[in-house]
Amino acid sequence: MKRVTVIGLGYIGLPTAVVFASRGFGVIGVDVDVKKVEAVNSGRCYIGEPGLDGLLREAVSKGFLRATTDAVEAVRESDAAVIAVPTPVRGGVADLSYLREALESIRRGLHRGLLVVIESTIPPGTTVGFAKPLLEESGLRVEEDFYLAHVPERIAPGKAIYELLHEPRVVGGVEARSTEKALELYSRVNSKLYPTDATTAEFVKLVENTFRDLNIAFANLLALMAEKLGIDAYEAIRLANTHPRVNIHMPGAGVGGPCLTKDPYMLASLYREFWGTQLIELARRINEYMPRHTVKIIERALGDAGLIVRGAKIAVLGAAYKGGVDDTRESPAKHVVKELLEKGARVVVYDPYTSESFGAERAESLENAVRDADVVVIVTDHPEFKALDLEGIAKLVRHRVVVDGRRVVEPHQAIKYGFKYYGIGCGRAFKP
Ligand code: SAJ
Repeated sequence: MKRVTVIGLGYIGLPTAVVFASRGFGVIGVDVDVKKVEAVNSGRCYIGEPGLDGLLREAVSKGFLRATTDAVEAVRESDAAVIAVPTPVRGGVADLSYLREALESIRRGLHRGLLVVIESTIPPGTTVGFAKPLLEESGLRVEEDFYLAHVPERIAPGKAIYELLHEPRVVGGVEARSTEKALELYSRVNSKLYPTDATTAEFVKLVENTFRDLNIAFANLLALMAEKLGIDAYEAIRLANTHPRVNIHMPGAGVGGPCLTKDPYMLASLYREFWGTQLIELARRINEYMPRHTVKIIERALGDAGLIVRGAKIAVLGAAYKGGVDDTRESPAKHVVKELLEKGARVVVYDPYTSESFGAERAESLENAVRDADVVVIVTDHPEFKALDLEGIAKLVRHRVVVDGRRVVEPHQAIKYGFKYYGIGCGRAFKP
């Protein structure tokens, strides 16, 4: 196998294409967006992923990577076609239209010996029940003429390159030969491969993210309880996690990103009987509620300072959905900002990774965001916010009030500099 086409040059597809190119494959990246294609061809990286920029430039300059909008031609020239297009969930149902488009292009370029891999997250049964018959409309037969597998992506934005090379991958072919072919391709970039069948691989991917979502929902529920009990949920979870068989995640201002917000719905749709769906959907509802809960804490904090939301200057630190990335898809910050704006606050957003501000004012610096603020709200756990200069901020704000949605500020530190500290899951009044 020498040439690989990667369809969809987003947060998953672009690092994937670059990593294959870095291992000596001739890679053709395909995207419908001409701007992305032009960027790749001029060696320019358009996503903020550590290490990607340099690898991409090198791959393009050495001739291992190029991009095009012509998927059919790219597939004709390739030994493998990897699909990394979005599969959004709308109304609880997976929208497979981008996947269909990619598969139709592949069908038109399909040739003997081609390996087709779907990396996009899909409902279990899609590879065998949807992709296989669609590709076989070409007249070629899977396992005899071409190969088909699901190798779910497992990239966490911010760690993409490392994870592609070092984190285990599940490799599920529709039959044994397809699994073998997919193992052959991925063994060139990663040594921890777990073979299975395509439907199990699809299921496993949804299980991983749903487990994480359920775990975080449990943590968030504990946070709401701790607030009522007058104790600190973070301390309680930390202590519970000292038990050798307990591993509870952390509560926070919400669960964002393109995966955890939708994958659980794909899994839930498989078993509508009785309580099957309830367990998963309730977890989603708890996590979807957290941005609103954050706003409630902000209202309480302002109320304690004799203020109301209308007219208050609120500095929101963080627009990205998680720390260390520029990705704002499904970010909890969006919901927090929108609700505060609707309630008449003057919201200023600062994020060192992205210029997104969800319709609020955007500050170019932390100083400008917090100057004259009535409350400082932390929504994203960026590393920069874990090292906030509270002493400096204390001198700039109008009221020393902090609402910590991610427990990035140490409460005692905040209090030391005269702040009143509020946070998700923080029922305890921290004293100086
Ligand atoms: N979050 C919490 N509490 C926690 C952990 C996370 O509130 O204890 C929040 C984050 O702030 C963020 C959201 O959850 O808003 C999701 O962040 P994440 O880091 O859990 O996940 P993603 O979406 O960046 O990446 C996940 C990863 N899955 C797992 O860690 C199980 C990644 O491996 C997947 O490849 C990716 O989803 C995907 O594409 O499915």
